[in-house]
Amino acid sequence: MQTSTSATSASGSRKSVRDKRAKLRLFGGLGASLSLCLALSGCGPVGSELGGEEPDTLLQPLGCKGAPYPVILAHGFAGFERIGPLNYFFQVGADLRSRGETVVEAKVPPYESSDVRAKALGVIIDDTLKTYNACKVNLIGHSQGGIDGRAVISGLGYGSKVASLTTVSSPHRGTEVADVVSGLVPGFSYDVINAILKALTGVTDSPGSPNLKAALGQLTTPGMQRWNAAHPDDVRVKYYSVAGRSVGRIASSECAGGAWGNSVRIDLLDPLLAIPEGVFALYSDNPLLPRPNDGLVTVQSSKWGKFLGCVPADHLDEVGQIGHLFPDLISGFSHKELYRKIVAELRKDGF
Ligand SMILES: [Ca+2]
Repeated sequence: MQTSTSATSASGSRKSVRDKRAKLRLFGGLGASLSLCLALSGCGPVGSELGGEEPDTLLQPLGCKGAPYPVILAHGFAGFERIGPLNYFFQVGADLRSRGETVVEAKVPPYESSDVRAKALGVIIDDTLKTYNACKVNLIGHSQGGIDGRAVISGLGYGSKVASLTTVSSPHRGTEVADVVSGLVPGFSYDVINAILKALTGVTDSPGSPNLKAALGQLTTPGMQRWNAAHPDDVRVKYYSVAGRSVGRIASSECAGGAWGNSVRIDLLDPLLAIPEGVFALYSDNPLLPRPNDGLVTVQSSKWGKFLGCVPADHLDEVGQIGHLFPDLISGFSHKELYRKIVAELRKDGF
C-alpha cells in the first residue's frame, strides 16, 4: 500500500549532503544525550478464535474473548536504561487502564534489529492472549516499536493474532539520521557521528556495538527499502499511523489527508534532538526549511496504512518524555490524549 520514497531521495541528495556537511558541524557542539529515541517495537497477536493455524497452538485460548482487545504498547529504540521500559510511554498505560482498557507494556531488547526484537514481542503477544483469554491484540508502537510490530506480523506470522497495528512516528521508509550515523553518507567527521550516536543512545551503549549497528542499519533509508520489500503487510491486520511534526512547522501539505485534521499550533523541538534534526537540513534543497519532521523521523516516512494525522510534537513529546505531566504550553499537545484518541479509533472500527 505504501511505496518507498526516502531511499531514492537519500541517494539523490548525497552529493549535496557532502557539500553541506560543514553545516552539520554547527550542530556538533550539542552533546546532550537523547536517551529515548528511535523507539519502535511492534507486536503480533495470538490466538485466533479457535486456534489452529498458529505454530504455538497450545497458547491459543479456546473460546477466547473478542473485541475490545487488549492493547500492547511497543517501545522504541534505546533509551530505557534511564527511563525504564514501563515508563517509556509516560503514564499512558495507567491513564488508559483508568478508563477501563487492558494495557500491556512490552519490553524488548533496546538495541537490536526489529527482526530480533519481534521475537520478544511475539512472546509478549502470546502471553497477553493467554493471560486475558483474548482472541487478538491491538499493537501500538512508537518509533522502532512500530517496525517491530510489522516484523512480528509479517516476519513471524502473527497476522491472525493481531487485530491492528498503530505506528506513531515509525520510520517506515527509514530516517536520514540513521544514514549518517551508519556511515552511508561520506564526509561526516567522527566527532559529528559520535555526537549523534551519543544523543541516540543516551550513552548507554558503545557506538561500536554490533547490536547497535544492526538496529541502525535496518533503519537507514536503503535499509528500510529492502526491509519493506521483504515484509509485506498482512491483509488480516488493520494498519494505522500517526506522524509528529515539530521545529515550528505546521506542515499543511505533508499532514493533509489525515483522519483527524491538522492542528494550527506549532511545537518547539526538544534541545536534546537538535543534533539529529540538523541532518534533515542537509537533505533539503532549502536548509532553512527542511522536510517536516519530529527531530528523528519525517512525516512522510511515518505514514503507513490509514493515516490518522499529524500531531504537533517532537519524537520525545510523542511518548510524554521527559516526564510530561501536563499538555505542552505552546503546542497544546497531550500525549495521553493522543493514545486515548488512538484507542477510540480502534474501538470505533470494532477492534
Ligand atoms: Ca516539543
